[in-house]
Amino acid sequence: MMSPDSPAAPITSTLGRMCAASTPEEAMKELILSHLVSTRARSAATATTYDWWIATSHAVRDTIYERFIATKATHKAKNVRRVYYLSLEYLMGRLFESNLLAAGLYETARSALGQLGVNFDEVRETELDMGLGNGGLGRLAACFMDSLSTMDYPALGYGIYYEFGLFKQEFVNGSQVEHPDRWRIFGDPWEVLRAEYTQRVPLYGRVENVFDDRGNYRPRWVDTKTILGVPHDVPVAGYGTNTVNLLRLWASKATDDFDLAAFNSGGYVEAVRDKSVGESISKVLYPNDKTENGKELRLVQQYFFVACSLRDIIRRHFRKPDNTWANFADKVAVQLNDTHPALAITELMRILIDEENMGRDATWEIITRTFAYTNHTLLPEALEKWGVPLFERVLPRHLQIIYEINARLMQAIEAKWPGDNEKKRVCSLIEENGQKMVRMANLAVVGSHAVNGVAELHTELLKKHLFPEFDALFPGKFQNKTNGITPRRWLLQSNPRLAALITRTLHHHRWPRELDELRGLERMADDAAFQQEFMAIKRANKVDLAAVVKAECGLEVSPDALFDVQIKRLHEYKRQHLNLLHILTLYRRLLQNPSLDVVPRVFIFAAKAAPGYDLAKNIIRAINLVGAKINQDQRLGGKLKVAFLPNYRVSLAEKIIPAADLSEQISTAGKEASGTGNMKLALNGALTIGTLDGANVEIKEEVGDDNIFIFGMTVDEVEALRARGYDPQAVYRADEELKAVVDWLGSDFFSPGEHEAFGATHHSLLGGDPFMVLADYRAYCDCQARVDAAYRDRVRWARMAILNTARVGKFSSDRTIRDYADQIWNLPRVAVEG
Ligand code: B1N
Repeated sequence: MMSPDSPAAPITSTLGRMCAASTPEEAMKELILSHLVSTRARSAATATTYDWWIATSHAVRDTIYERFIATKATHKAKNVRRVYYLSLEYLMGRLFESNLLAAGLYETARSALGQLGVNFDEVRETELDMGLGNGGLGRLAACFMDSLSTMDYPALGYGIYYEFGLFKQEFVNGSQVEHPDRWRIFGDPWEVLRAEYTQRVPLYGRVENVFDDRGNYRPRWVDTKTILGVPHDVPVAGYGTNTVNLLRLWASKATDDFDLAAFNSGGYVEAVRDKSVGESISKVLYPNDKTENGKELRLVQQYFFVACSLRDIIRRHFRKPDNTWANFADKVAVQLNDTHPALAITELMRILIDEENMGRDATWEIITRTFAYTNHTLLPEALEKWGVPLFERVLPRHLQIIYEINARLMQAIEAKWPGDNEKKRVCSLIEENGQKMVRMANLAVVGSHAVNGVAELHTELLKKHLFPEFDALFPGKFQNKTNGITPRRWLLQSNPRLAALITRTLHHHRWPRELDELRGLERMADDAAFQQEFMAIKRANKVDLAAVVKAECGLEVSPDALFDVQIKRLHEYKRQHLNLLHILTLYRRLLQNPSLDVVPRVFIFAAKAAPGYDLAKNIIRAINLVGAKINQDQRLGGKLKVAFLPNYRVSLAEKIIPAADLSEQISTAGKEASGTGNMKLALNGALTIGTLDGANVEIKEEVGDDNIFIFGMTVDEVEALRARGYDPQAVYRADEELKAVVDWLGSDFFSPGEHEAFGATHHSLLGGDPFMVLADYRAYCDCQARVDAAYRDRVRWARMAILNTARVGKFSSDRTIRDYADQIWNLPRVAVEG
């Protein structure tokens, strides 16, 4: 069997040279020990786990940096076309293990540390997650960076260097409590500060009209405040290749010339204190997943990010003497990760018109050839809008540019639909009902040459419901790019047991780079010995997770129970409360009949709620308190357990996913754009119980109807019920069991002495039930009974689980990125020689 180290490119580094004199382990030991001295001022005798983590990271970093230098030289020599991925979020997780794997040094480092008497797993657990994102959107950006490097695409990811990532979560009496996430407290061994590429960003001020030397009337943005953007580079190494691309994150700093008046009048301390305004821009990630709040700081963050990134892109382009504006769009493709960076469209227009004196048509041509936009949600509350007065105060010149773009758009609509004011109203970049608002999605659609949804169903709904007029106005602009996940992190790294079995069975190690190769496992689905191995691995992973549950929740769970997993942001549309109603149903049935033969289950949840999202927090509390009651109820004989693991994050997902039997993907049809946890769980042999929503539809197509549990209303049925008029109370009254569990939830049984503890959840269900939980309840419970039956048949379950792993190769982010590169970016791959 080949080790995970073998497919990597040859080691050309310091380590490689040292290897000539000894074995790789010996060379690695020397390198780690030398970094222990040079970076931590420690000897092996005094080093803490944390010192070992830093020193080992630096040892690996050496080879990655050398590959980066080679990548950069190749890209520069070839004046390559490159994609710039603009995202306000990157959920990178830990980098230690993934970089070891990408460098081909995983086994080497593991045994080197072992020989030094250091526990590798403890070192790995020392690293804090780089949690600069909320959920799926941010993790997608991280998977994309991995695939871009692994497939040799020239790419640069831009983002914000938040000082505080997504908050840490703790439960106090079942309620979520947030704490700041100081992810850099121990330093970040991967990053390089590039202070020499600091950018100056203007903000606020006003627009002045001046005549230039040719007597032309020109607007100028003046009296602005200036803040600085300082780039921090994190290398992203491809797996099994030499390409290393960069993630470049901007930290905001105040300029030294801030408030000179106060400074000169002796107010030195006051002047320095005022600088904290400039520093605060990149302080903290907004913790809202899909709830927009129109806050000034968020708009300032977005513009700061976009202004730094565009200036950097332009600087890099013109570094090459033969590059001009005429070939800008030949060399630069910019992908907008949702509308959060859509101000880039107006900023590039401002630069071209105001600073480069370019004509309108030439400007618009460059813009629409450069930008493409990914939409990630149809939920109306997530569609970004900025009040015109706020926008004008922060970005006065950009507002004028938006009006200009809008005038051009209105002409195009008039040409296509003469006299149709309704079309103009819905397409306008400015919403006029009530307070005037800038519609960022409309701006992103108009300024891009391609707009994509993130799953087939989502893209269809995007065209049909959100942008039908734009789809007619710009035929072919809307495309689908179904999301994907990197198999390196989500199988090779997180599930080493299963990865080794796959490599052994397929007799090769190509699958982490060519996930369709997993189809080769299909022929083993009915092989008794293979089934046993596959299920033994699942059980071993469950034993490991049981230890985490014990440590985090103080709860004993049996690895022989069915591990039923719902892990994702807490949101009403994701319907964790539907899962809760099912738990209550089983609990009630067992109390009524203690000898009832149910499959023992451990319900595992992990989810953060946005700090201001009261209903989501109430659902967390309900699950925790119902769980506490169930977990201590001796009458159940341990048949049901509920574990809500606190502080969901990438590194925790890596522990839960390999141990899952059942994957809960139960959003109301039409609401989850894609989902990516669904893909990670299926890849690791969990069976999906889900609605026909997002990428579940495509997972079903791949694994086959017999290997997935689909229930509930379809999008058409949801729409029809909504049109007919949905009455949750009628559903509640008609189903005795449903009525009983909803009443139970509304009682104070689970919160003794506290009245209406779950009032928010209870009222949401009975007073409107916007996500039709009650309408899908019976179908869900029936489907869960089918799950039970399948789980009892161990051979059948093993076959289904194996076929899930074997058939989800489509959901590699390598496939997704190849589709973006071919169909949106027109981006060639560039091999980097070692
Ligand atoms: O993006 C993921 C999808 O797989 C999920 O289905 C989708 O819900 C998620 C505003 C968002 N959509 N919109 C957001 C995040 C932060 C924010 O401030 C919106 N996240 C998604 C990847 O495509």
